[in-house]
Amino acid sequence: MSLSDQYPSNTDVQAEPIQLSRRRLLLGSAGAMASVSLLGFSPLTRAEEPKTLPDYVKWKNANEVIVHSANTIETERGAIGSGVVTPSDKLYVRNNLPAPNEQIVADRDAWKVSIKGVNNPKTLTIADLKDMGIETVTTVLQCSGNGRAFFEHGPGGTQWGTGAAGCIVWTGVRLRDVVEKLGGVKAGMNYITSTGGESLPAGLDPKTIQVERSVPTRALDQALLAWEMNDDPMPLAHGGPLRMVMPGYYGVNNVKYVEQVAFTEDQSEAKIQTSGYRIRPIGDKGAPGQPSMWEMPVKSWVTAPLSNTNKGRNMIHGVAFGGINAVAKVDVSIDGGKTWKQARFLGPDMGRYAWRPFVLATDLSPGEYRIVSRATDSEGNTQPPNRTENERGYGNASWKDHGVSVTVG
Ligand SMILES: Nc1nc2c(c(=O)[nH]1)N[C@H]1C(S)=C(S)[C@@H](COP(=O)(O)O)O[C@H]1N2
Ligand SMILES: [Mo]
Repeated sequence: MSLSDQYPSNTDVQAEPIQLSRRRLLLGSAGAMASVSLLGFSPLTRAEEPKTLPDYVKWKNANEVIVHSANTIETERGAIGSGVVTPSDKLYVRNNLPAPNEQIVADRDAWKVSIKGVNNPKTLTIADLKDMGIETVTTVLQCSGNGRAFFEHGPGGTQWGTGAAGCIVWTGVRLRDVVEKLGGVKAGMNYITSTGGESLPAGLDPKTIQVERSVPTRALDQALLAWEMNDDPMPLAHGGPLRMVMPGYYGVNNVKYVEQVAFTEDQSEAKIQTSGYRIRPIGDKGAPGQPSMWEMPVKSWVTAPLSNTNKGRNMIHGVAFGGINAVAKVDVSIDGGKTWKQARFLGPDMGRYAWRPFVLATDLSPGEYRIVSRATDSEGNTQPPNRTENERGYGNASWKDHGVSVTVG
C-alpha cells in the first residue's frame, strides 16, 4: 500500500482520508483496511455506522454528538438549547490528519512555537508566551463545511448539518503583543501563516497534507495564541497544547498544535491553502484565484423545537452570530419566511465574535409549521434566503436551508 492511500491528496485536502477509506472499505478493498487500522481503530467497527467515540475524545458526551468518523464529530442540533458557551464535551471535532500523540500535552509549557517574519524572529515556549500577556476572547468556531448536508449536488466530505460549530472561550496571549515584543512585523508582509504540528509521514510531500493556513494580516487585530479552552488546558483534540485562534474566521484558519507562525509576503503553498477551502462553481477544481474561506458571514439556526411539540405556548430557541461582525438582531418566522417577528437575545453578550442564544415565545395551534430564523449583523448584512452553490459545499448561511419542519399536536 502506498502512502498516498493512507493520506489521499489527489483532490482537496479536505476530502477526509477516513471518510474515503471507509467508503473503500465498504467496497472491500484490502488497501483501505490497512489504512483504516493505521489510523487506530479496527476495520470491523468501521464497517458499521460509527457510534462510539474514539479514544482521544472518549471524554466527549456520546449522547450529544454524532460520530461521523474518528476525525469528524458533530454536535447534535438539539444539544445547544440556550447555551451561551458550548461545553467542551459537546463541541465538534474536525481533524484533517489523525490527532497527534497524547505525549505532546505531557509538558505543556515546554511546547515551542517559532515566530517568523518579524524583526527579531524567535522560537518561544508556552512558558515564554505566558510572560508576554494574557487575554480571553469568546468566538464562534465553525467549519467551512457546516451546512454542507443541505446542498443538493451532493458535495463529498462530511455531511455536517448545523453542528460543526460552537461558541468557545479561549485564553492565551494576543498575537499582537507577541509580535510587538519581537520588534514588530517585517515590512511588506501580507499574511499570517500558521503551521500545524502534526507529524507527517515520510515519503509524502508535506505540502500535500500539512495543515498550514494563511489569513490576511488584518486578522492581527484579533488573533490569539491560546492555551486554554473553556477554562481548561487546551484539550489535545482541540489543538492542545497551543492553538491559533482567528476570531471571525472559519474553523480551518484556527490552526491546532501550532508550531510556527510566520508573517509572509505570499499565502502558504500547502494544498489546504492553494486549492483547498476555495469557493468555486460546481464541477471546477480548486485554484488560488478563487475566494478562500476566511471571514465568516452572519448566520443563525433554530435549536428547538426540531420536529414535534405540544400546542400552546412554545419557546423557539436558537443561536445567531455575525461572524466577522457582531450580530445585531434575529427574526423568526413560523410560516417559512412569509411573516417575521424579532426574537430576544438571552444571557450575556460575550462580545463581537461570540454567538447569542435567542428565544421567541409563541403560541402554536395544532398543525404543520416551517420555522426559520434570519440574523442581521452590525453592518446591516442579513442572511440570504438561498445558499451560494459551490463545488465543496462551503459557507452555507441560507436561512431557508436551516429551517425546521415542526408538527404541533
Ligand atoms: N493542526 C490542525 N489544525 C486544524 C485542523 C487540523 O486538521 N489540523 N482542522 C481545521 C478545521 S478544518 C477545523 S473546522 C477546526 C476544527 O476545530 P475543532 O476540532 O477544535 O472543533 O480546526 C482547524 N484546525
Ligand atoms: Mo473545517
